[in-house]
This record gives sequence, structure tokens and C-alpha cells, in this order.
Amino acid sequence: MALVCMPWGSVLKPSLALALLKHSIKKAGYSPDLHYLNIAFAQRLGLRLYEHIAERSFLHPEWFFSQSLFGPSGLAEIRNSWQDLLQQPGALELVEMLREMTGGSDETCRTIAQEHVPSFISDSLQHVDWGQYMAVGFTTTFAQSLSSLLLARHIKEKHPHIKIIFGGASVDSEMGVEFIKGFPWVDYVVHGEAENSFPQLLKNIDHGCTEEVPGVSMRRGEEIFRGDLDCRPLADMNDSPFPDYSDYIAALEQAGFRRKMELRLYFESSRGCWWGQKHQCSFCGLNGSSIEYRRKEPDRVFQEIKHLAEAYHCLTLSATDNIFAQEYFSHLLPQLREMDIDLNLFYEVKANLKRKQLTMLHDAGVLDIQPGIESFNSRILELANKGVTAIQNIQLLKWCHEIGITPIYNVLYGFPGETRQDYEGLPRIFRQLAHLQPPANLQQVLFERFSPYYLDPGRFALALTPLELYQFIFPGSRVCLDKVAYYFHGTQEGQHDDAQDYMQASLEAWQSWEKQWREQSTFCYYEKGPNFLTIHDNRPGDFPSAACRTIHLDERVSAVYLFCDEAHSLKAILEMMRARFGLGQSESDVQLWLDQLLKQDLMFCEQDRYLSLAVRTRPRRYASPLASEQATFQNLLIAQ
Ligand code: B12
Ligand code: SF4
Repeated sequence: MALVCMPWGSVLKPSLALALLKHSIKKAGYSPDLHYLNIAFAQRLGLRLYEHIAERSFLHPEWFFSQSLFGPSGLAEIRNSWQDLLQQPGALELVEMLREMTGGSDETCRTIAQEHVPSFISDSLQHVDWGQYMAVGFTTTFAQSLSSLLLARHIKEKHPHIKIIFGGASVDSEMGVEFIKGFPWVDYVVHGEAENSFPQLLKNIDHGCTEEVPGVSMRRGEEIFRGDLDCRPLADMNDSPFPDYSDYIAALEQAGFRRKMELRLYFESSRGCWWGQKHQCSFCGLNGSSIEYRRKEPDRVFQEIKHLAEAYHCLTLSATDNIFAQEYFSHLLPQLREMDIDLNLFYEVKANLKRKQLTMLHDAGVLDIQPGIESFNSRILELANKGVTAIQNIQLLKWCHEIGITPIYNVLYGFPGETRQDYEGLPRIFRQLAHLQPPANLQQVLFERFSPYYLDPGRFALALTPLELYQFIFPGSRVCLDKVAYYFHGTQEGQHDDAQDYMQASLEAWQSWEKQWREQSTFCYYEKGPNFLTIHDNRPGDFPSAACRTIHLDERVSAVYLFCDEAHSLKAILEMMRARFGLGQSESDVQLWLDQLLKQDLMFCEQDRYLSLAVRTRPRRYASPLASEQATFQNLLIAQ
């Protein structure tokens, strides 16, 4: 049998699903060929253009293959040629995105759709001996559905005996049932995790058995058997094999890409989400139909990481986990650290980590993390059910900076229940954080299938409709767009404010933060002396200052500032001060210092908790600031 990875699967991000399923199939007694046709297509377009398109969007690139399959040059079921799109106002957003992805060129869009896609499909049919296979399986995650449907249709036409099987995120649940109903050339859809169902299905096909397999939708004569409601996710993650990337690497070598890119491989230590299992974030559809948390034993994860590093000489490894397991702090991380090799690992984490935990991650080689930050407003974070506060998010960014971990995160807006007022303070917060890693994106919440917003829209007074884009990709005459869509547009009852309008100032502040960060031009750091601190700060602000302010804090104020490296309440600060400087330390003095530090944007405060913002890391380019306006903290107090 064959497993296929079609465009627009990223060439730089190999499919973990295929690297694992290869083993499941082998275990069942079959020997699969893996075809990375995404790599072949990238060869045709050039890696840079291909990745630019694949990375930019999870949906828009589907159009390139849809117009060949369902458009005028295919089955003529959708008016979606490039010319058609230009004439339809509803397609404007699609057209603009396609132009952006291809470097602003109508010509490139047309050429990819009308020339590259047909010749790629024709070459794929010729260069692979499809006739030898009993079954061909397509992985459909990201924007791979239409390319898979197009090639599958041609394979089926040429070799009707081949069973076509679809699996992956885009055919989870009822989306996949719709594929079986609407596309007669798809024989089976494997919903959700496939380790149990896929080998069983292959055995059935091999033995001519038409019995139903749990988790698999199929057609039997005119009858459709629906398998999405009884999926059997992998119960014990330790049963999962080490991923096999040998075919991926061979395909990269063959295409001449291996030397042009840094190799990054994927592994998983868990599936589902321990937080979401109890308090699913309101916007999160990440876990598809199986949110139940399962993790591998720490030693099993350690062996997997070691194996990947050794087998592929690859130290850059990304976990596909949605959330880092608490147990791994005490068991996995020390083992990785002891290995003493230069790992560069990526993990998604909850944002409430402590400094010690971040240090442990760093020392074990976890240099990139994706914390679930999403907002710097605690009311919004509550609406999103994140279980963290704004001050914790800021604390995490600060510690990451000091420890040397890159946090990759987004800030979202457009949550049901939010108001214009929730964002009034955001531009100032962005300026206060100008010395820390900015969000990768400031973007509107998308309403995802499987999220609480989707599952219970009434609770949020939401009305959801599939993104308009779907009508230019899937034929409404064959499938119900409500049922194939993964992403939805939401309107909220009683919400009259336009989010784009009230986000404008924040958007501009984020753009300049981003720019300053890229130029490495902003800093806010302190030097610790004997009983004093000196802060150097050139963040943008409303201060009567030159390019850089230098602020001296005396012994007592320094003690407060250092203590608030972690967010503390006034009560805790007073206790610390009285323990250190004697019971005479007055509350009003401490409050006055805190107010001053806040006014100078040197601290962040939320509900009586105070957090210092300056970092102890001296920026490389600004080791000795030239233009600086001297001011002592005492002066600032007197100036008041
Ligand atoms: C890790 C991950 C990433 C990684 C990249 C992973 C990679 N190798 O490409 C990073 C962080 C880079 C990433 C980025 C993005 N991601 Co992402 N990501 C995931 C995540 C968390 C895990 C995917 C994974 O590898 N899981 C482990 C494997 C083993 O599971 P699996 O792929 O589901 O495979 C199993 C089954 O589906 C099935 N199966 C899969 N293929 C096949 C094929 C056959 C024939 C069969 C029978 C079965 C089968 O068997 C497998 C084993 O059980 C998923 C969410 C999730 N929890 O699944 C989102 C998810 C895949 N990402 C998603 C999205 C949208 C994105 C982004 C576009 C995000 C954005 N908004 O910017 C980007 C862009 C990606 C790109 N184009 O390059 C969506 C995809 C939606 C869709 N329908 O396609 C998902 C589902 C999350 C979501 N709900 O939004 N992502
Ligand atoms: S957003 Fe992250 S933490 Fe929240 S439920 Fe989803 S996977 Fe879990």
C-alpha cells in the first residue's frame, strides 16, 4: 500500500502521522511506500515560494487544487477560475490572500493553478506505479484536502481496484463523513487517531471483508456507514513507536533540499490536554475529537528524543504536544540535562510556569516554547478560560528573556463578551513590554470546530457560519459546507462595536514593538550593585527623557524591585521589608515607591500584585548607552 503527503503540507515540517503510521501498517504485515509529493511540488515551484504559500494559511491554498477539480477546468461545479474570483465581491478576501502568498502577482496565482497543478498531477500519475497498490492513504491536515481529492480521483479513474483512504485532522468527525457522502472516489475515511483502526481496515480490505471498523466511515453499496462516533484513540501512549523519518529524509535528499534547510523533526510525548480536559479554553479546537489527556512515561520520551537525535543527527526537535506534562519537570528534564548535548527542543506550555521551571526547561535544551498567552487582560483571559492572569503572562515573558528561551505566542481579540474598554490599556502595555519578545501575531479569534464556541454557541450568544472562503473551495452541491468546515465566522448578539476599529491603536503599537524588536533597538534592564540598582531604559513612553533614561534605586527601593521579580501583593512586600529592615518600615512609604515605579512604567500592577519589568540581561548592542538622561529615584520622588 502507499501513504501520500500532498501539497500544501510544509516541506520543512514532516508529517508525524505518516512517520508513525508506517509502523502500525508494518505491524499488521504490510509494507507501505511513503510518497512525499508535497516535496515534488515544492521542487516545481521553488522551496521559498512553496513554503510561503504553505505557511501563510491553512485554507486559502486549497483553491489552487480546487479550481482544477471542481472549477471550470475540472468538474465545473464551482465558478472559481481566477477570472471568476476577480468578478465576485465575496471572493475578494481570497484573492487578496492568494496575491499576498504569491508575492502580489496575479500571474503567479494563475500559473500555479492553470499550469503547475495540472502538470504536477499528471507527473504524479506517471512517475508512481499506483497500479501495484491495494490501497492508497492520504493524510489531510492543513491545506491538503483538495490536492488529495484531485490526485485520488485520477488514481481511482485509472485504477478502480485501488481503495482510497483519507485520514488526518481535516476528516475528523462529521467532516470525514461528508467526504464519503460527497466524493464517491473516496472509499474510506479513518476518523481521529488511527493506530487501532487503520491496520484493521487494511486487513479487511486485503481479505475482501466488508465489515465495519470502529472509527472508519465507509460506503457499502448505496449505504453509508458512519464511523466517526466510535473512534478508539490510543489508550497507552507508550505503545506508540519511534517515528520513522527515513523516507522523508530520502525525499529531501532527492529533491536537493536537504542542504538548503535546517532539519527539524517532530515527536510527541502526549496527546490531548490535561487543562482542557477539565477547563477547555473557550476558543480551542486543538484536540479534535479526543481531548482526553494521555502521556508517555518520562523515560520513554527520553529514549525517543535520544533516538531521533542519534538516528538522524538532528538536535532540533519539536514536540507536537498541546501542553507540557507537570511530571516531566521532575523526571524527563533532569535526564535530558544530564545527557549534556546541544538539543534545541520546542514544547507548548501553560503560561503559569515558575522561574525555576523555565530554568529547568532551558537547561534541558527546551529553547523555544509556545506558551498559551493569548491576552494581557485578565478579564479576557477569564472569558477565554485560560486559567492564567495578565501579570503571569508578563512574568513569563520576562523570565524567558532572562533565561534565554524564545516564547512564540499570539495575542487574540474578538472574544464573545469583550468590550472596547478591555483594549484601552493595551497599547500602553505593549510599550511597557517593548524590551521583551512581541507576539508573533495580533489576530482575531477564529471560531474552530471542536471548541466550546462551536459546541455550545448559544452559551456565548454566537451565530456561526462557515468562512465564506469554503464556497470557493468545496462544491455546495456535493457537500454541506457547515459539515466540512473547520473554521467559522461568528456574529455575537448585541455586539455592535467593530473589533477592527477598537483594535487599531493596539495594532499600531504592536507593529512598532515588532519593528523595534527586529532592530534590537529597545531595552529596559538593570544592573545590581551593592545595595542599589541602576535601571537603563529606552522604551517608548511619555517621559520627559532623552533616548535613554538611567534611574538609580536606593537600597530599600531596590529590595522592593528585586522582590517583585515575581509578582507579589503589597502585604507580601511589606512583610519582606519588615523582616529585612525592621518593623518600622511604613506602609505609606512602600506604597509611594510602588506608585512611582508604576508611573515610570518600571512595574506592572494587577489587582494588588506588583511585578518589576526591567530584566537583568544587558543587551549586547547597548552595553554602554551613550545618550542617557540621569535621574535618581530620589529625584523622581521629589519631582512629584
Ligand atoms: C504539532 C502541530 C503543529 C506544528 C507542525 C506540525 C507538522 N508536522 O506539520 C506547528 C506548531 C508548526 C503547527 C502549525 C500550524 N498548525 Co498545527 N497542529 C499541530 C497539532 C497540535 C498536532 C499535529 C500532530 O502532528 N499530531 C500528532 C499526529 C500523530 O496526529 P495526527 O496528525 O492527528 O495524525 C493521526 C490521525 O489524524 C491519523 N491520520 C493522520 N493522517 C492520516 C492518514 C491516513 C491515511 C490515515 C488512515 C490516518 C491518518 O492517524 C494519526 C495517528 O493517530 C495539531 C492539533 C492536534 N492536536 O492534532 C494542530 C493542527 C494540525 N494545526 C492546525 C493549524 C491550522 C496550524 C496552523 C495553520 C496554525 C495557524 N493558525 O497558524 C499552522 C501552520 C502549519 C503549516 N502549514 O505549516 C490545525 C489544522 C486544521 C486542519 N483541518 O487542517 C490543527 C488540527 C489544530 C487546530 N484544530 O487548529 N501545527
Ligand atoms: S488552548 Fe491549550 S491549554 Fe487550552 S484547552 Fe486547548 S490545548 Fe489545552
